[in-house]
Amino acid sequence: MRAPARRVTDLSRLSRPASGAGVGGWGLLLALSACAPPPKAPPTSAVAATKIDAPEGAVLAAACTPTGPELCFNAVDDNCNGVIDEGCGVGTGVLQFTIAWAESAADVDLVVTDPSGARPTRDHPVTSSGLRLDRDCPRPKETETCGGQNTENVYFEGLEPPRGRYKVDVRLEEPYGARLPLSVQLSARIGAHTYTWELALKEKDDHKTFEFTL
Ligand SMILES: [Ca+2]
Ligand SMILES: [Ca+2]
Ligand SMILES: [Ca+2]
Repeated sequence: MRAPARRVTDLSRLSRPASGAGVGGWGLLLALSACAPPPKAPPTSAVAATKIDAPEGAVLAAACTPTGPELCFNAVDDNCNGVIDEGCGVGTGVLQFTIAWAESAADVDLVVTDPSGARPTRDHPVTSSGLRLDRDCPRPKETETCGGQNTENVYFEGLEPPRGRYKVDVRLEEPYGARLPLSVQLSARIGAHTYTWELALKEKDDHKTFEFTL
C-alpha cells in the first residue's frame, strides 16, 4: 500500500526581518503574507497496524474468499471488499471491530481500548477520541438494534485515529447455558486491511485479546 503524498510547509524557514529592517523589508513581508495561501488541514495519513499481537490460539484467516453478497451481522467480510457487514446499517470507518456468535443464549462483550486507556461502553458509547460502540447485543427487545443477531460493533468516527497501542478484548460475559467452548468470529478493519479470527471461549470470563499499534 502506498502512503498518500504529504505536503509539508516548513514555516520556520521563512526568515523574520531584523529589528532594524526598513519600511521596504516590512512591505515585502506584508506582500508575501497577502499572497500566502490559507493554511490547510493536515493530510490524512495512512492508517496501518504494526506490532500485531493476535488473540492467543486463534487462527488468522490469511486471505479473504468471496462467498457471495455481504451477509449482515456475521462479522465476516463476505464479499471481500474490505468492509465488514456493510449495507446492514453497521457503522464503519478507518477502524472497525466486529464480533458475532451463533449460540443465541450467550452474552459476549467486545471492549476496545484506545491509546489513552478510554473505551466506549453502553453508558458512554463514544470516547473523546471518537471510538463509538455502535452495536451491543443481545439486549432487551425494546432497545435491540441487531436484528435479533448476536453481534457487537465498535468503529472510529473520524479520519485520524490517535496513534499508539490499541487493545481489543473479547470476553464471554455469561454463557447462559450455551454450548462451550463458544465460537466467536472477530473481524478488525484497520485502514486498508481486514483481519478475521475464529475464537473459542471456554468458560465464563474467558477472554481473548488482540493488540496492535497505529
Ligand atoms: Ca464486505
Ligand atoms: Ca458480513
Ligand atoms: Ca454483550
